[in-house]
Amino acid sequence: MNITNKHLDNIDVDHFHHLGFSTKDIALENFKDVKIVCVCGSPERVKKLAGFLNDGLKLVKAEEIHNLCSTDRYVMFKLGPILLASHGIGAPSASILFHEIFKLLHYSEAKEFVFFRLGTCGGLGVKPGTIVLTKKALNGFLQPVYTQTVLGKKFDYPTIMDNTIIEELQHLVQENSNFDVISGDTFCCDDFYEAQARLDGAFCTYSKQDKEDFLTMLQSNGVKNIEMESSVVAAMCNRANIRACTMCVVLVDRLAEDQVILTNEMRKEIEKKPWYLLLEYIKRKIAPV
Ligand code: R2B
Ligand code: URA
Repeated sequence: MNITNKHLDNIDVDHFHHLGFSTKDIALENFKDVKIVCVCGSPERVKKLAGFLNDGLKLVKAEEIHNLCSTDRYVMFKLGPILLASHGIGAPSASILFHEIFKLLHYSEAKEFVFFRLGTCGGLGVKPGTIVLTKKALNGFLQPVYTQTVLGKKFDYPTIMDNTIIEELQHLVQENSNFDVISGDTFCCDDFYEAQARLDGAFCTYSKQDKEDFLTMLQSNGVKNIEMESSVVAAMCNRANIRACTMCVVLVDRLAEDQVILTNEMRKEIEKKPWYLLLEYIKRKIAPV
């Protein structure tokens, strides 16, 4: 990891406002062993994922799994070398979490960790339940950049994701036919409704035909899925020199539907699919079980 902000050297105690603790409140050395960081949108899903990974890897006693955050903005759990956290919905929320996690791991001198976002998405001609690994995250103009406005200037950061993790995961998939996994480009939006070409938001400025033409154009440009955080994951991890992977499970094929129509049971089942793939990856990478 390469955190380059020199101003950090002048801060005695860094207060992680959204995590709800400071560098004085926690033992930084406890984070030095982190090898996998895994983030998901929903706090409840992160908590369940922590329990699921611990059941599979037997890293800590169940009663030792507790939320390290003292605000209700995010949750964070640590299971041996695995750090899990929730990032909320969209790039602004995710980017705040990533700043604070990167600083935490920088101060802790954690090295060589891999970063995963496990999430949900809409598919383009891809059936629900399929996991999509993002090769490039594309913005609303189909460019592989994440744009930030800083001090009145526009900065574009590249959003091409690390290919080595995709290859490692695809290798795993070849060994295990239970996984339904593809890779491709991801259309990353700042909105769930109009920006994702849905007709069912409170507002809509285009026709059904416009929507269909746009989604078909995305598909013919190699876009496999649509979600809301892959670009900031890719951009910030590239800047920090962290290997990262976004794996999102398809909830709805957007060429067929706008609405996500799943029973609670079906949604929970589908949302768990990337968990099994991550567990297999971790088993091979870090846990000699
Ligand atoms: C997928 O699902 C969320 C929106 O419902 C958003 O966080 C995303 O990327
Ligand atoms: N998340 C999104 O951002 N879009 C979808 O269609 C489904 C989940």
